[in-house]
Amino acid sequence: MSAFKENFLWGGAVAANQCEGAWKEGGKGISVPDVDWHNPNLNRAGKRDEDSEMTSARLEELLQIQDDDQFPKRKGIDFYHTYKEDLKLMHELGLKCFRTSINWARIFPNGDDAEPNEEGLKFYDDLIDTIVGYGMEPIITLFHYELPLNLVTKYNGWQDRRVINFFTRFCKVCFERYHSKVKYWILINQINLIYVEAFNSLGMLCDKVENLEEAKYQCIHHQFVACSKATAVAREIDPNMQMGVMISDHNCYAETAKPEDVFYTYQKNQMSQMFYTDVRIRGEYPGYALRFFKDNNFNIEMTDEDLELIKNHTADFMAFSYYYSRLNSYEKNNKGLNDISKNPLLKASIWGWSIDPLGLRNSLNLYYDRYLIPMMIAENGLGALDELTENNEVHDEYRVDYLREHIKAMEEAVKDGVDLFAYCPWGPFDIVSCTTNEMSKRYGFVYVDINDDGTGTGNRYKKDSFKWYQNVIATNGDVL
Ligand code: BGP
Repeated sequence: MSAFKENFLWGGAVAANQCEGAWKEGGKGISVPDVDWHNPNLNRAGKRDEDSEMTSARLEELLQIQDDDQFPKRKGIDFYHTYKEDLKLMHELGLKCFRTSINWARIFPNGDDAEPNEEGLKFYDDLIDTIVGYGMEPIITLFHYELPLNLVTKYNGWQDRRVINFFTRFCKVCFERYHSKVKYWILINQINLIYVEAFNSLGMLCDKVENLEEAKYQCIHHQFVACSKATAVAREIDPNMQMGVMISDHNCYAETAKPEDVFYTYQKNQMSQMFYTDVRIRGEYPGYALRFFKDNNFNIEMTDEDLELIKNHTADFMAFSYYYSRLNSYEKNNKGLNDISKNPLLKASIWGWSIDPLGLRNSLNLYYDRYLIPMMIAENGLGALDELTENNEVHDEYRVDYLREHIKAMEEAVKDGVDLFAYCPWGPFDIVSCTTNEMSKRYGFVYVDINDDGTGTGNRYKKDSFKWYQNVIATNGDVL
């Protein structure tokens, strides 16, 4: 007998900017991922640790490049035109839910427009109807790094308070239009990734601020207020809608059993992960965060009204992505907040992401014990260099191995008492990588024949893992 609930949502997750393409169609404005450049000489292992900050000069330079092939997210996998066939395949796979985002720049091309773009809404009307038509529960992310670029150049992204109301307006339009079809909403993708996804998630140009670290937390405060305002609006429109807070979980273990290593690792996990969920779920700034601001002389501007909003409009469920775990120590922690390392006891993917299924059980227990609200795994999976054979097959047993062990760990967590209601492996069909902009970092059950330079037939082929996941879903979690 499976430990998973009878109506467990087995799914798959993508983001509009990594699959839709059509970057200038349907009245869409330019958004942050459209200037995400592909480095053909990229250093795969360790890419995630590189700085991801953007300067005005670099942005200017990128905007001068005319060649779309250097910006793979502009074309994605052409999902904007192929979604009907792609979703048909997802239906064949048996998905019970499908997570995607609504690209803000399709609805408000400049972010600060007075009226939404009806053509953009029409696209999502049909996309959501197709998902629902195939009997899949849509899970919609409202901000998956898709900030309209105008909000960067005119307001310096989330640093400006006015962006709170632009985001709330965008959310309101989506809630009003889709509340009867969409129950689960993730307001901000991986809200905690301000070190590794700084430009993507905050839209801030670092040369325009005096103290970069402080400015990041000011942006985050604005995101907290925006999430609370959006939640308030959602409750008025339709209280059945469920609002999720999402983080990227890369929980750190202490390098040694030295009490200093254990404590400072805990502190690291507090500020890089739990801070975000504590604010959104408990409804207030935790003491350790206020102390962190004080110790660093950060002056984060927040009004009484902001704090009231944060307190009264908290999240209904917690979602997190899980790819790997990390290590930390007293020494590393004191060198810098992002100085964490890989675990020599674990194998890692080509991109250096450690493979740690037990870490998933650990995190599920950790967060559920802390918040006691329903949990969703919003992303999980193995990026790999798949090979398409002459017969158009992909023998991806490494992917099956990875997913099998993570699903088993998840099932153990459910037996531990965790209220888990959904699991969405990342990229059920291959899409452009978020961090490296490659096509070759593939996660899918379906191979999409597009290369890093944009060449390829665009054909879709089922990988061996397709059949395997199909059976997992059909049996409610039998991983074989
Ligand atoms: C998360 C993002 C996704 C996604 C995933 C895998 O951080 O929410 O958008 O792509 O990571 O990352 P990558 O595509 O770089 O392998």
